[in-house]
Amino acid sequence: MAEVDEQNASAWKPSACILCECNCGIEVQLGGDGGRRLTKVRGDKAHPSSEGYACEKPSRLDFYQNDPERLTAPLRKRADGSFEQIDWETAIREVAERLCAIRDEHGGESIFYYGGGGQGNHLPGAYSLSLRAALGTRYRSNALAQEKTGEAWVAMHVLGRFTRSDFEHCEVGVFIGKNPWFSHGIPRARVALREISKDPERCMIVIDPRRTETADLADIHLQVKPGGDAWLLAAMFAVIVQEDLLARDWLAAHTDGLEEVLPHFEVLPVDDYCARAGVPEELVRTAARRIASAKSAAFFEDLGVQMNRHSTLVSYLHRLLAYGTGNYGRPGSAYPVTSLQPLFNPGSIAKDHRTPVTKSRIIAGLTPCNVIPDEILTDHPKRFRAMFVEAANPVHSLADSQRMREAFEALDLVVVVDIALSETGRMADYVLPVATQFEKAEATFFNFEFPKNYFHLRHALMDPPEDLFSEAELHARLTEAMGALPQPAVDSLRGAWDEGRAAFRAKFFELLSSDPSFLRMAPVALYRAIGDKLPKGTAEAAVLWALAQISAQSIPDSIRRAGIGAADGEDLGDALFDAMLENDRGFVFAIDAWDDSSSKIATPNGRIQLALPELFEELDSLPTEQRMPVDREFPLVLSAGERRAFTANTILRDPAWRRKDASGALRISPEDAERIGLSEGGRARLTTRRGSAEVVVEISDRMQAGHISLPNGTGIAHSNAKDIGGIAPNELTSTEDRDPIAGTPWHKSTAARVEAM
Ligand SMILES: Nc1nc2c(c(=O)[nH]1)N[C@H]1C(S)=C(S)[C@@H](COP(=O)(O)OP(=O)(O)OC[C@H]3O[C@@H](n4cnc5c(=O)[nH]c(N)nc54)[C@H](O)[C@@H]3O)O[C@H]1N2
Ligand SMILES: Nc1nc2c(c(=O)[nH]1)N[C@H]1C(S)=C(S)[C@@H](COP(=O)(O)OP(=O)(O)OC[C@H]3O[C@@H](n4cnc5c(=O)[nH]c(N)nc54)[C@H](O)[C@@H]3O)O[C@H]1N2
Ligand code: SF4
Ligand SMILES: [Mo]
Repeated sequence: MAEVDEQNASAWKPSACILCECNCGIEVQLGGDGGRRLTKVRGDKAHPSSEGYACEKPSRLDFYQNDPERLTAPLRKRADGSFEQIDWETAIREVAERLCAIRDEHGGESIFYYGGGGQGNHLPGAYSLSLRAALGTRYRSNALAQEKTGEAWVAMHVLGRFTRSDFEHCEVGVFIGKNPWFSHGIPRARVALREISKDPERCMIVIDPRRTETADLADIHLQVKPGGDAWLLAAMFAVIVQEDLLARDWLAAHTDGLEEVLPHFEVLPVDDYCARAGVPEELVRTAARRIASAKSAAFFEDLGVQMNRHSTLVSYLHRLLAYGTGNYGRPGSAYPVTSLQPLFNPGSIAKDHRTPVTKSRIIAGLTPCNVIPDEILTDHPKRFRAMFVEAANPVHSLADSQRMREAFEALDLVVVVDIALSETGRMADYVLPVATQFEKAEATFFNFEFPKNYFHLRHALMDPPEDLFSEAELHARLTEAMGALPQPAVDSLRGAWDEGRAAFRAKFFELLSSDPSFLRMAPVALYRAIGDKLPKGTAEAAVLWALAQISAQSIPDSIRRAGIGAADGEDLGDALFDAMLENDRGFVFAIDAWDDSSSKIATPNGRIQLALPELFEELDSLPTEQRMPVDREFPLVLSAGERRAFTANTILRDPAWRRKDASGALRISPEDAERIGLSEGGRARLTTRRGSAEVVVEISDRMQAGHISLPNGTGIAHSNAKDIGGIAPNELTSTEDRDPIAGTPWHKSTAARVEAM
């Protein structure tokens, strides 16, 4: 018996890495006390997308699972600001009562929901739908509204949906403010990068002010001045227009609006724009010509431009470059993503939905993160009065932590659901601890591949410690305590499940047709009805049953092509749900065809809309604008939040996990270091308009003069944090530095100064 247990303990168990959106399949060996330690981790060869690939980070996942500061009981704040532990019954009752009291007095729209998932866990967001329905909330946000909403807004206008690009087959790969060597974001990133790099027929173009590790592999590195991308990309598209390199036939067949766009580029002074961007004109022309002459080009824009000046305009210019050269819908170019659960809801663009106080544009249902404090710190009757935060750390991750703390303090109630006492948790009235991502079933909807797309439901590797449970259970208990969970519906579904799937489906759709609002209570109702009837370690998959049914209706052909639901008379939704449960190493849930791409353009007339007049004014104002406003007091450009080998947002809190760069050093060019009088490993004072911090200096010839850079996810409170464990970057950023359209932050170009100490 003991032998069997030992064998079992050392067996490799499948799971996924939770540290970036790739969610590479991993295999884990459990050991230590009670088999609760992740003693060995390796890439899972059987994972259909990552195929055994893993970077250096997941070997450190035990720092996540076994952080000594993990929370084990609910916390309630005392009047003096300290926390006391309370039992679950009290916690659920008080949180439910206080949320309902705010709803009844000020309306559900005064309760703001933030988060719902991070890099590895999107099921809490799915279950929160029921809690939000019970409370009647209207406003919510998450990290996407501080990076991707500008791009989403452009994508929805131009193509009606979000696209990604095929870097596996592209002839030319273009990375704009993206360093996949460290940040990944495409499957098996380092393999894919090396393949482009070593093939003389292919070409990699990197647009980044730093000579990144990705730039080392590039054929063309456009080493733009920080914040200069709008001028650079406008110049690149102008070269294509002026040198007559447009894909004219393809444009005529698939797009509208070219004639509205062209006048903005026909006489654009390419030389002047290149000078402003700080890139040699000949190199810009070479890059533009290379893209235009390629059979296919893939583009990836990320935080270097999305958290920067003119970010929405840059997202648009990126599309003009891609589509202007015909790079949509053919292998190696951009493709429409078939999602189980789209990250961005296309319908939301059509309505001009605004926030209650600042009237900021809500894109894809998400309130811009930078305006959240302004929606709270006011006496406006429609201000947010309470916040429910789940699986996110906005006090650390959003612009201007000081102001964020002030806003949290002004709220009547803050509830935080987390595994640890985060910076946000410290501001809460109640902190509700949950099972880790290895103690429950989890999954993400970061499924972006094409033509085969993947989904991976990870099973729990172990039970949670006594007294802890998942968000699914938490939302069920909260909605029950509010009297919002329809118990008769749950009972009837439970009974129907035992009769078989056909009876269950019939019951579910009967409930739905007699009360359409049941759909929003369905997540917790399904969890209560069937969670404990699903295979061990998959209870949280219950909500996926509904998602599988919806997908079977919205993307049946894609699912069938993946070989799901082939058996006679089998219900496609149930077949998909079973495939989710059975394939604990991930599986192909959809197969699409490049040839169908044009039919998937989701604009009203089914054609790509090249003209986006709302951006023309900003585009045309570039000639008279300063790249960075001159400021003698703050002469340097700080990129606050660079991805490095050992950074992972704030998912891992114990700084001991970082094998390198323990101090989260400020990177600075040799020229600037010499001028200021800084030495390698020495201390310096870094100051922005918003704050000041002591930093450790790393002199790096990868940095250009005038540009300095701090990592993201550092400066976390932890008992293992000694001396300088890095700076929390948002102590230095401000909420006003934001994009005029999407409200996304300008973290990558924060005006700063550095002084020797
Ligand atoms: N190791 C690690 N990987 C991660 C994460 C992590 O925390 N750590 N986080 C994940 C998440 S949440 C995300 S969103 C992605 C983000 O992935 P990336 O966007 O690739 O990450 P960053 O390093 O923040 O920024 C990318 C590049 O932008 C450059 N940059 C700075 N200023 C400018 C500029 O003005 N113009 C241009 N063109 N570039 C500029 C920086 O030099 C940097 O190399 O990474 C994911 N992967
Ligand atoms: N200045 C600056 N700021 C940035 C960035 C930058 O580059 N510069 N990058 C931004 C980007 S791109 C992103 S995506 C955000 C990320 O910022 P956030 O979206 O706030 O996410 P994380 O930092 O990953 O915080 C995740 C939280 O979830 C908790 N957690 C872990 N597992 C579980 C679980 O199973 N359940 C629950 N309930 N909680 C869990 C962790 O303890 C942690 O507190 O940061 C952003 N902030
Ligand atoms: S690429 Fe991302 S998901 Fe894959 S192992 Fe590295 S951090 Fe984890
Ligand atoms: Mo992100």
